[in-house]
Amino acid sequence: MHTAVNDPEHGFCRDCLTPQPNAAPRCARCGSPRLVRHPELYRLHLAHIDCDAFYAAVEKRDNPALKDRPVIVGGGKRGVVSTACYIARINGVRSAMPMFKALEACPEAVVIKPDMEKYARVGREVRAMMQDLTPLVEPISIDEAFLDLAGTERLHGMPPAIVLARFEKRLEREIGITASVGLSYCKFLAKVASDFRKPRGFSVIGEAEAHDFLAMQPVTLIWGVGKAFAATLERDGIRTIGQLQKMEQAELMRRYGSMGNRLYHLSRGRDERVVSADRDTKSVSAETTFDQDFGKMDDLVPVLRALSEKVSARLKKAGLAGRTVVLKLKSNDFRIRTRNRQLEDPTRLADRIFSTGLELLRREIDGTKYRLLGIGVSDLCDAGKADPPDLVDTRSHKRALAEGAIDALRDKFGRGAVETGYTFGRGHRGKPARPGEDDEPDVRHPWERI
Ligand code: TTP
Ligand code: MG
Ligand code: MG
Repeated sequence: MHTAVNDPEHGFCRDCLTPQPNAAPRCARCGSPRLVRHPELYRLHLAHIDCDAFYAAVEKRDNPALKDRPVIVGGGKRGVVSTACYIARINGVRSAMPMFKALEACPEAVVIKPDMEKYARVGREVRAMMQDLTPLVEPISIDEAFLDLAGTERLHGMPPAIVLARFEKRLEREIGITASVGLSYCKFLAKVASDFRKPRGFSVIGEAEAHDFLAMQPVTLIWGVGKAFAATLERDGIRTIGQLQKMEQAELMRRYGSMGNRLYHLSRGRDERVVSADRDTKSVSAETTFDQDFGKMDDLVPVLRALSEKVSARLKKAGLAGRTVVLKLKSNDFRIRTRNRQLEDPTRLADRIFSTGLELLRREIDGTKYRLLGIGVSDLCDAGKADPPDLVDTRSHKRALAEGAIDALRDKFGRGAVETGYTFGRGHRGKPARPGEDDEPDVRHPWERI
């Protein structure tokens, strides 16, 4: 079947997977126009796959009446769009947009509340399907992963490019959603490629074209260049990656530190990061974005407490504990601060997570106003090793026992049944939103995995 392998001009049909020995615009076998051709097509093996309009696609799958309608998934306390299907996007609806704006842009949209459990389940199915292609799958979020298919050609009897196209077909047939594939020689460009022609895209960026392709792109294409950093670069007169390509490494590093080093390499299409299959959860965390910005302990502490309890509940559910407590803050200018503290023993207790988080938080009260607060634990281990009875501080053991009792009550009567002094009543005063069930985790961040 694969006579075309190694012939640089050849491609294949994404619908029937047949090699295309000539340059015709349609498949010689099935007539489909969905052909992929690229001189490096059969040499490249690093892929990034990202599902299209993931939450919305799952909802459409489960309710065929929505198929041709604009669908927005979102809502909850913060009232923002989680995602919108591509029909709604034509009307300008975007992720993270306030719901009222989205409905102004697309009044006929059907709005659906997120069902995180369902999306997590589908996400796991997608991941399992990816793992059929190669053991080297590195999940990035609920709907995307990097895959390295090097050395899998013998196993599959076809080159990675065709394996990936077959995967897309299988995803559509068996799970009922679509994805876009980016194929390249490095992670950076594989991710760029998967984003290139969504939905149902299949884009290839080869080594030979990387430099010229990147030259025309805006700096924001580079990983880690967010709005704030792009503004810094803009102030320095740098807008395109092409401009970075002309700058010396030392100069970039002098100006922007370690980020300068990254800019230097990525602008030239150099990215040595390998795909690392890590199926284990790296951290368990919870975070919330406020309706307004807060800078005082009084406002932040109850939120920290509620989030610590959420993290603790998740750890307990998963039978995990963590040794490092991580505090995350996002200031009102969108800068992210993370602070860590390693504990002597791993914990899964809300109380310990909270008190450690509190110490970290105190140091960040410097007049900065925050729009987001998160707390989590990393360095995970089995819960069996957690919170040994403390010979010196018997109180902590008592606390552990008390927490066990509170958990049991909550299991029985629901989360609202027991409130601690820190969180009690805050939700009703319209102060910081108490992270409740509708506080959707930022699933795009590897921080949040459970
Ligand atoms: P994305 O992959 O970024 O977006 P998407 O799959 O909806 O759309 P596409 O990839 O085709 O551009 O995110 C995956 C899911 O994560 C998304 O379906 C909903 C959720 N999400 C949020 O909850 N908030 C956000 O701001 C974003 C971007 C995504
Ligand atoms: Mg997606
Ligand atoms: Mg994604």
